[in-house]
Amino acid sequence: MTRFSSALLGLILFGAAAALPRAAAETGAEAWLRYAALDPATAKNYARLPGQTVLLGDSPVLRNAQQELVRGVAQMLGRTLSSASASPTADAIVLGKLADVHALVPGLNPPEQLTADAYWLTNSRVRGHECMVITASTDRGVLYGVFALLSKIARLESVAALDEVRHPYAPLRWVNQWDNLDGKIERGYGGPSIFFAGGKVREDLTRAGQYARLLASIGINGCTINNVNADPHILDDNFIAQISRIADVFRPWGVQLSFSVDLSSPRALGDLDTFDPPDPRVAEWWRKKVDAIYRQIPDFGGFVVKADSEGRLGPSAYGRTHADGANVIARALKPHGGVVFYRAFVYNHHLDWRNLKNDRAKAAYENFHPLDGTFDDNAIVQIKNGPIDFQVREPVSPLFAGLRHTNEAIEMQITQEYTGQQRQLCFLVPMWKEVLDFDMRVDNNATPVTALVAGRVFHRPTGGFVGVANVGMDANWLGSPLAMANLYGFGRLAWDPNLSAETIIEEWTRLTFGNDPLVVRTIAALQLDSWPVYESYTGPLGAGTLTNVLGNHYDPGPESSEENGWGQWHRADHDGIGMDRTVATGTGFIGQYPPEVQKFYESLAACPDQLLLFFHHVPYRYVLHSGKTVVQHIYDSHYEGAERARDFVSRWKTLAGRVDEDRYRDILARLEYQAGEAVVWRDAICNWIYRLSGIADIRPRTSDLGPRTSDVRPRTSDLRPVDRSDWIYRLSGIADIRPRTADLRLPCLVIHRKNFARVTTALATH
Ligand code: GCW
Repeated sequence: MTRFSSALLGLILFGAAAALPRAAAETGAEAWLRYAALDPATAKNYARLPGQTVLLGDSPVLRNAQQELVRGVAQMLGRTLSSASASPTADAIVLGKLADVHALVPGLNPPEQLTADAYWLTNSRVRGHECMVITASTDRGVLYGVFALLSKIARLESVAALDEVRHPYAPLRWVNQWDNLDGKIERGYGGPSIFFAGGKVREDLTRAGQYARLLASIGINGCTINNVNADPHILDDNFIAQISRIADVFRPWGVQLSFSVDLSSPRALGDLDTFDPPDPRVAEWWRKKVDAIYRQIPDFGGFVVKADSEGRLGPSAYGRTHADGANVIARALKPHGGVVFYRAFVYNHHLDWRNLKNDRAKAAYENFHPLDGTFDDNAIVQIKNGPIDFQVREPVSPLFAGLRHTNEAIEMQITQEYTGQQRQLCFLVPMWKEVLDFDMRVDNNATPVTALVAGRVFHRPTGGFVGVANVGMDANWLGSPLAMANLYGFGRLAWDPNLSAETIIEEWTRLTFGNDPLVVRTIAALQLDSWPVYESYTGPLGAGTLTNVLGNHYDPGPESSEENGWGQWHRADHDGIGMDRTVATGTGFIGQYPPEVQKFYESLAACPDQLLLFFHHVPYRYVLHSGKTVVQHIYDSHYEGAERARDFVSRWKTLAGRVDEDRYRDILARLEYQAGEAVVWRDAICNWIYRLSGIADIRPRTSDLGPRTSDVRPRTSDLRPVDRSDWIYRLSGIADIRPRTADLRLPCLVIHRKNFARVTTALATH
């Protein structure tokens, strides 16, 4: 940079800084609980907030609720709340369970009954003082009420005449962590485990306590701390003692601890020569184990079980059912009030791919539907949102409608295993909304998935929502500041699935980045656009994510889906693409849905474009509802997606100086990187589809994002000198040249073999 240009840049930066208040650097560790100071004029709107707190009752959760209130008000409004015991001596914020509030104000009754965890925010005269009352039927509900009040202040909502009852939609709102005892996290992208290191529970559990606070603030009431691919040694006596320390830091936040167990533990730990569920010795083994756990962790939540799945042992080893497996554990937990989540992610990963009737999507329903009604009441079947595995788009799992006499929970993936691994922006709430709102038409009635999983349709005793979170030791928890919207959004939807994606993202953005309207508008819009954009440059029309399913689940790798037993097939060949899952001619998967939904998907004419290739095999020139052919849609959506990803960068840049420097730069670098990755995806998929179909793109592509497919005519003017060691060459019918470094703004070329020599020569001549 010349002296002149750097001076000019300095002036520009100085100008920007002078015009806007300089935001302090932030690590993201506080997530949405920043409690940033309001400017004095805005803080005046809260001048009438009482200056005293009165805590009725005493417990770690209640004390935490009061401390949180004091902390939030101090940070946001610069006021120190005093505290009085038993009864207000001035205008006060009264906190306590309804029974205790009644002792002070006998006639104060909520407009509706407060079910477990629900809270009521209201105003009342108490012993002659104007008071705000935060009450609930449980301590945890009071804590949730405090977080709700503080969130309103942080988002500049009025709290003057509050009178609101808020109920959680379902009783179980849990996160799963896939942490291994050695500290690594399966599908974790935010650093190592906050719970374990080197085969032990960490000495310092500060982060675990902070995590529980974050979870509580969005109404999550349970956390499973270890990988569903569970190490049996988690049940060693000395390990349970260590885990009880994690429960100690969760408890004040009302978060119940649970862990995943291996069903073969009685044998794997060397205590018995069997783990056959109905064997009385096995039942006794689980009973003793569970009793020992509750002696050390009296509020233990229960277990999660992954069995007969991806190589893990399960009841099939003895010819038993999944209900046998779940119930032997459920019965041990029952006297203590614990539950077992038994995962429906059971499938054969050695399917014969040559057999066109085979279909992994059918597995969960085939395994669990026949067992409906045989699971105990404290067992819950935990079902992934789609029938395959957290792809960028899937239909909902038909099993949600297939269990009438069994508790169920929906499992959604917050960690972005197949959706960009937190290196790319992909806000998943709009996708989850589509799943939760989907009407299953059970018995020809309106039956949204959300009502099924909450147990409302078939009057089940329990049910709910599970999110695979996988936060780690990175300061900002998930490794990427914008990805935290997915954790926040999961919690908010588990509490109230009727919230819109727009409401959720506006809340999150205000809490995470402040209330500057441009910042809120820009970030919310970027987040809302991100899933459709990611989908458009990766997996088209429901064909799956088209990633490398045998490897990292991140790079493009459409060929890896085929010719193996994993069953993530798209059946693309020279004539067409898509899985025929119809009842008439295909695998019959569609037959697992209730009749009205079957009709909709079975008919090629009715099936929505976005899921076409999930349900049907069609020729490349098949015309979509949009009027485009399948193949042209694939070209267009990949180009448009890559362009929109590039636009994310310029949209973000409008926030320079309005977001603290550290997060601004971090996010900018990520979006620039993503723009490059989108080009890599675009070119890989467009080449693949051209090679298979032989049908060329009808549009001339003049975009400066780089040349494309068959008509590449490398012009030396397109090429810049590069250090060749920084490029990856792949030769498999095509040459795919891509930069390995994060600086992906260089042109990326994907070139047919016949042009390859010319390009390498061109590169070499620079
Ligand atoms: O999709 C697969 C993931 C595995 C995971 C498994 C599961 C924990 O690639 O990493 O294992 O799903 O959900 O059990």
